[in-house]
Formats: sequence, C-alpha cells, structure tokens
Amino acid sequence: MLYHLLYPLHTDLIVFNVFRYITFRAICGALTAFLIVLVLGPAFIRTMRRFQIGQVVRDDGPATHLAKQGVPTMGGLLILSAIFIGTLLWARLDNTLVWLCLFITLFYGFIGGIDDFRKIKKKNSKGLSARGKLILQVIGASVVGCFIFFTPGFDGHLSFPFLKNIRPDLGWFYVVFAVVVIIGASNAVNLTDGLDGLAAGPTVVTAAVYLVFCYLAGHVVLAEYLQIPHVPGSGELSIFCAAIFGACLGFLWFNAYPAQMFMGDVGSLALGGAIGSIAIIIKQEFLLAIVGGIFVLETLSVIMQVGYFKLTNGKRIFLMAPFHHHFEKKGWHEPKVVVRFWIVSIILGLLAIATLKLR
Ligand code: 57M
Repeated sequence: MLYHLLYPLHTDLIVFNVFRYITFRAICGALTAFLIVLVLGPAFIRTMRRFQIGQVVRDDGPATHLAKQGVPTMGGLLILSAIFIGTLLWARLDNTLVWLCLFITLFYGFIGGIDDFRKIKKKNSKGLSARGKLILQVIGASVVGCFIFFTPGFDGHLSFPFLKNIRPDLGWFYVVFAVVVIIGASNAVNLTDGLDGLAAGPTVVTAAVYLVFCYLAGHVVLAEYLQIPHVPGSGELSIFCAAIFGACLGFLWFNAYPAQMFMGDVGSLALGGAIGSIAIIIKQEFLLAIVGGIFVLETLSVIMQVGYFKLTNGKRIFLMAPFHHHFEKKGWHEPKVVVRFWIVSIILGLLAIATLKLR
C-alpha cells in the first residue's frame, strides 16, 4: 500500500524513490512483521490464557510433553496477522500473485483454526476429521493450481534444480501436481510442529531462500542469466516471503524452548500452504524438497513408520515418529533436537541457494 501512496511523491522528493525497490520493501516487510509479533506477543499470550485457549497434550506422546498441557496455542493467529500487515503495507497491491498467496494462507489458516478450536473447546475432540481437512485443503490448493495453469504466461512445465534443460510439460495434470505439492507442504509443516521452535526455525530458512528465488524469478535479466523460469510479477512475492521470515522469527522469540506459546494448526497448515504455493507459483517445486528437507524427512518418517507398522503387524522402524520424537526417545533433550534440526535446515538452505550456480 505504501508503494502506491509514497512512490508517486518521488518526483517532488527523491527520497521516496526508494519505494520502487523490492529489496527495500522486503526488508521493511520483514521488520514490520517481526516487530508486530515481538510487541504483541506478551499480550497475545495473556489473552490466550484468559480465554483458556491452551494446548491439550495427548498422553501417548513422550512423557516430557505432559508438562506442556495448557501452553497457549493458536499463536498462528498472531503470525498470520503479522504476515498480512507486513505484506499489505509493503507489497504492491496491484499484483495478483500477492493476493493469491494471501488467499491460500488465509484459507489454510481457516482450516487449521477450525481444527484447533474444536480440539480446544471439546477436550477429547480430534478436531476436524482427516477427510474434512483434506477436502478443504484440496479446494484451496485447486484454486492456486487452476489460477497458475490458466493464467496467460504460466504453463504446465516443471523445472528441476541442477537440471536446466529438463522442463517436462505436465499439461493439465500440473493442476493435480500443484495440489499435491501445496497439501504436502501444509501437512509436512504440521507434522514437524511437534517440538518448541521445530517448525518455525526451518520455516524462517525456507522463507529466506524463497525470498531470494522470488526476486530472481521476477527479474527478467537475472532469471535468464541464471537459467531459472522467469515469472513476471513474482518479485513482489519477495515481500510476502520477507513477512513470513519476520513473523516466524518474532514467533520464535516466544516459541523457543521452553515455549510460551504454540502456533497451532492455524499456523502450521497456513505456513505450509503458503510455502507450497510460492514454490508452485515461481516454478521451484523441487527446490522445496531441498530447502524444506526437514519437513520432507519428518513426513517420510511417518509414512515409513505407519507403513512398516502395518506390514509387520506392529513393528516400528523408529522409536517414535515423526523423526524428532525418535531422538527424544533416544534421550536427546528437546532443545538439542531442535537446534540440530535448525542446523540441518540452514545447511539445506545454503545448498538450495547453491543450485542457482550448479546447473
Ligand atoms: C501435528 N502436533 C503435535 C501444537 C502445534 C499420523 C501421526 C504421525 C500424526 C501425528 C500428529 O498428531 N500430528 C499433529 C503435531 C502437538 O502440537 C500441536 O499441534 C500444532 C501443530 N499441528 O502448534 O499446537 C504437540 O507437539 C508438541 N509441541 C511442542 N512445541 C511446539 O512448539 O512441544 C508442538 C509445538 C503438542 C506439544 O506436545 O501437544 C503432536 O505431536 O501431536 N502424531 C504424532 O505426531 C504422534 N506420533 C505418533 O503417534 N507416532 C506413531 C505412529 C502414528 C506414526 C508411532 O510412531 O508409532 C506424536 N505426537 C503426540 N503423541 N502428540 C507421538 C504421540
């Protein structure tokens, strides 16, 4: 919004020319989102406590988690508020890709919010049924997939890290592929969000990497030089990524061990849906498997555990899935598991950036 209000003034005051630069507005978007969460965090936590919106901890998890009963949750409401304010203030509002990302973030946040609210308000409720959650996720992801596929200038071509000349065209099947990526990313972040800071940390890294890729994809000269798909208008998504980066960094201030609040499904499903959509829009879907490797590992651990359990009538590969619980069961303290997962996430983020030159 500020771009539209202040950039036109640059003819009178040259200082306002700075608003034309995506880099400037991305930094401001990150700082805005970060400060919103940091400043409003304590009041939000007090409010959640007053309304008794606290975590219901299952008794079949690690014993150390029982002490987390009642920790304020649905911190995702604060994260999403900061993302929306940071984006609406600093991104260009005449960019349809920005509105598409805000839509999917809000829609998936709505799905998660219903799930959270049901689990909190009806103590033994398991929230939204898996089927109901999936149907809603498919609807939301289909909007993004169809928008991308049927918008002039976009197409059904895939792109791969390291392989610049392999661009298979999926045709209309790209919509199905997009739905799988967005739902997969959303549920992967959701599964990962099982330890203090474990989801927010890798999300900060992923948002930072996609901030760079959105900027490059939106820059016709740089995209051609780096041989990545040029996606007109995607540069503005850097500001959306920056707002996610700032909001999750601010959330980590309160979610770091021992957590003062959890993000809830309202946060995890929304953040995963946003990241999956960004990956689809700038045609960097497989990059997500690299930078989001922690999310992939966590999801694969569950698939392997459940599959092996069913195949062997009760045997397990891991002491407990998702993967983070396996290390807890091995005796690693929670902060050690989380910080080591953060380290791996940062290394994967650097590798993802390196794919720009390794092609
Ligand atoms: C999402 N939610 C956390 C919090 C957070 C199929 C199966 C793998 C599903 C999976 C599951 O239930 N996943 C749901 C994970 C929960 O966190 C809440 O949920 C939100 C995110 N969706 O924001 O509101 C618990 O995680 C802990 N937590 C923290 N710090 C945080 O910052 O400590 C969360 C955020 C919170 C808190 O204890 O209560 C969760 O774990 O449920 N199931 C599991 O993950 C379970 N695994 C399991 O059953 N494994 C089996 C089979 C099915 C694979 C096996 O290994 O044999 C584990 N989780 C629980 N109990 N709660 C272990 C059992």
